[in-house]
Amino acid sequence: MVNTTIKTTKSQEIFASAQNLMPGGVSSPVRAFKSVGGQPIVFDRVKGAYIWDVDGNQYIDYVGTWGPAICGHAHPEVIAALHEALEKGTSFGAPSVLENVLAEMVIDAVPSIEMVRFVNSGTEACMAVLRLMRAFTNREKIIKFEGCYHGHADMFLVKAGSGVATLGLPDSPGVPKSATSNTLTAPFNDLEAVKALFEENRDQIAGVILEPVVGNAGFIPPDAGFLEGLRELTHEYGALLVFDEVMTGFRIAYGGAQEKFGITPDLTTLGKVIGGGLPVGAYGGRRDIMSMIAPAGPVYQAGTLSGNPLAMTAGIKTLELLQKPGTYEYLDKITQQLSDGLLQIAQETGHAACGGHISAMFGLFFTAGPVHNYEDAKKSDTAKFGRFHRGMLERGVYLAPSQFEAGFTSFAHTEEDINQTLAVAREVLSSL
Ligand code: HOZ
Repeated sequence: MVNTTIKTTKSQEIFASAQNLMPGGVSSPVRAFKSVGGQPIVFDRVKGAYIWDVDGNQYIDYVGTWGPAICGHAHPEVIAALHEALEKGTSFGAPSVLENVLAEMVIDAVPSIEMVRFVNSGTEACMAVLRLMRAFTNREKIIKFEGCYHGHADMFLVKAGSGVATLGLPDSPGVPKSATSNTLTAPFNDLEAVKALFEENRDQIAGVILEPVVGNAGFIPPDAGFLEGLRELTHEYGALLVFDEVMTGFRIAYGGAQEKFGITPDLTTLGKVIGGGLPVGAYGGRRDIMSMIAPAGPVYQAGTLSGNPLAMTAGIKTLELLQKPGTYEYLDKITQQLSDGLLQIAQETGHAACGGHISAMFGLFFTAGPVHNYEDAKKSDTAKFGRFHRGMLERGVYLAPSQFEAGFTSFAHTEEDINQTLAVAREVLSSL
């Protein structure tokens, strides 16, 4: 079972060539293994809970292409639906009934969404929603939380999570001060800080945007009362509440975090799962707000490939698969088994650790915790995480290459996969 002598010669060759072709050899920084050491493995194919690299090594995967693969990679029904759709063409740039179908599914599932606009990525969805927040309220300032990541648009690159946190970058060069001067930040789970910002900026704050369960600073759930408190504060100060559910949407419950916690925001952004592995994002919410989007209203936002028929098809089939009874119970069961097991093994092998899970999303920090916000998360022993990551990889388990990313399971993961992962984790943690 345990193989610590994997050969990755081809991966290394390909990645070495890639360095001369693409910045850092990658198409997105989080893939580059910068904070965990070593080199990324180069993928050849994916199926179910597994990935194979170009050298033929197989790994149990807990990244799931950063979230979309909740049905497991390349689910046969998604692939079959895509084959059929492919025959009809790859892009229409015009209305298709597939958009209606996915829109209805999203509207039925997500409590806050009465109308939806499809885009091509979570970044795009968050950019658009920010414009809409400002247009609807006629206010310019927003509140975001330290360690939350809402894509790479200028206005959000302030104390951001994900790759920004992983690489330890301060705010990015190239982002003009004018783009971020209206972005206010508060620590996650700190209602008093949010209230203070509202007081200091009366009638100027368009809204609050957050990952209701943080996944981009590692896995950080909301404290009891935090989401309720934000809902009350935004009502009190006439601002909008926006849930960025790019990660949590259709993952921690079919209706996302808003269903799970019973808090209805005004607007929601989605991505990842709703594209079933193809590039999709979406934003939606109250009909009166969404009606401001062009061409229904004056707020401009557009896209050549938006509502792409292949992406819609993969999304529709993925959501259909998620509707099967017992799906979320199963996801919760196996993810709890994984998360509890990792914490127990860390304790038994003498490592300070904390973490948890909600449905198919989990995290493990190498700090005693508790972790309520990004400052707490930064107390983690990231060097140890790097060694843990490398040890797991060498033994056939692929984890997100950063302490500041959540992990993801799928319903393709079996109890045997989880047990195997825990056996590997015991061996690695015992050796650290
Ligand atoms: N949003 C993904 C998880 N943090 C990362 C995707 C990327 O930046 O490549």
